[in-house]
Amino acid sequence: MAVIYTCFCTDVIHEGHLNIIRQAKRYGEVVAGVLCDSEMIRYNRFPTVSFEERKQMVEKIEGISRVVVQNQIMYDTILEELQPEYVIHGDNWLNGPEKAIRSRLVKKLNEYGGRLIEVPYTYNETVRKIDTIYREKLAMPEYRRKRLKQLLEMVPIVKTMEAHSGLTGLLVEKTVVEHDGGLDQFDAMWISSLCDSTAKGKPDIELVDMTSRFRTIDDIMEVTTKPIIFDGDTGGLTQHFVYTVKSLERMGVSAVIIEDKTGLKKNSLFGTEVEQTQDSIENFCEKIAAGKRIQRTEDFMIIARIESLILDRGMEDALCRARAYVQAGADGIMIHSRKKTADEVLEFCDYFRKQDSNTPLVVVPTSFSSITEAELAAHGVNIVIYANQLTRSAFPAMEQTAQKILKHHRALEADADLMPIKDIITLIDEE
Ligand code: SPV
Ligand code: MG
Repeated sequence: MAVIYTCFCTDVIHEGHLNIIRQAKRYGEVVAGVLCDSEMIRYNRFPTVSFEERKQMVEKIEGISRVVVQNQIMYDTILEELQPEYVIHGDNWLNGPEKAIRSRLVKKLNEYGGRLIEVPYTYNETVRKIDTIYREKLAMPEYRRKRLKQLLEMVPIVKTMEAHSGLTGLLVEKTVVEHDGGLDQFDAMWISSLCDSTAKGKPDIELVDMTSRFRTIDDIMEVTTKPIIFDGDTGGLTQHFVYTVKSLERMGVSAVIIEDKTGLKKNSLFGTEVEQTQDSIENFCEKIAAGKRIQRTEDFMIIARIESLILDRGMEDALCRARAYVQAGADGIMIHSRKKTADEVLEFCDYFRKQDSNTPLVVVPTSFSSITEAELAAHGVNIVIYANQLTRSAFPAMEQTAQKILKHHRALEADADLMPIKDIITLIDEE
């Protein structure tokens, strides 16, 4: 009997899936794959149930004779293993990022004479509603908050991109690329104090107050589902920080990163060019501990950011602080540097990993941007934050457009650089 293969990358079975199985049975024995979590989240939304539960859902569908695990987005390996005569899929992958999966599959099937069967994708009111409900579920605080911890278990490094508005949040939420035979998207969002302040035309000195920062979080949360890491600056006074922790946790933010500075905070990338004061280990530990005492769920993380390398205090000071902060309850350590190479950050990570194999490490490669995610992960880094690149790319583009219009006394010369309004509209959801 011929084998017909289909792959499930969903956490909810609806009539569209059942229709595919019904059609598939006409061709032979139906083998269903379940795409593993780490690959599913490279282009799809985050699953709301565990992989085991997703697999059990598929096993319960009538008409499927065998369920296997598909470990890669691309079908190459599974095709080699199963050599199915047919692969069946909905025709919804003719457009969008999944197109790349389809093209590669067709090529592979052609190599051995397999056939792709495509059935019209069921996208009626019910299916649309299910889709919306699941997306909305992911945005709820109890689902979003825990997702950073889930990601830390799931991926080699959590790729985090800066967002400072609903629109930049949407970009981080929706951008999917095809590269090197795979698909990829960002895992999480960073609400940078620098970019949040810059968007408001203000300096990054804790001038934008928490109410306003929370407003930014809210704008982003309203239109996205990905987990949020909040740049909490110094955390302010301990008596204030505990309120911040409570609010962030209630909103569904996954983590706050606070830096061990005190007094008038300036952006770290100024380094020692400006006066900046590092907090004492004792004070900062007390702040971390107070935050940990106040939080109510297991999901929320307080990450301690060490400024010793920024302030030229040396490796030993950074490592000593890391030990103390973890001892005080920090759920992660962020090590920052403004050097042009990643050497000192990697040195820190290597030393830190010798003394602590578990506590998540966070790195922000702004000045040492040539380092790759794989290199960081190889040195034990768990979260990489691209802290300001969206802001820095948007500003010169907007400035150039403003200059062109001023010079030419009309907008025509700028048109070629502009995104069609239609494309902006498709980025924004109607409901
Ligand atoms: C931010 O993005 O606001 C940060 C990272 O704190 S840095 O600007 O590098 O200090
Ligand atoms: Mg900051």
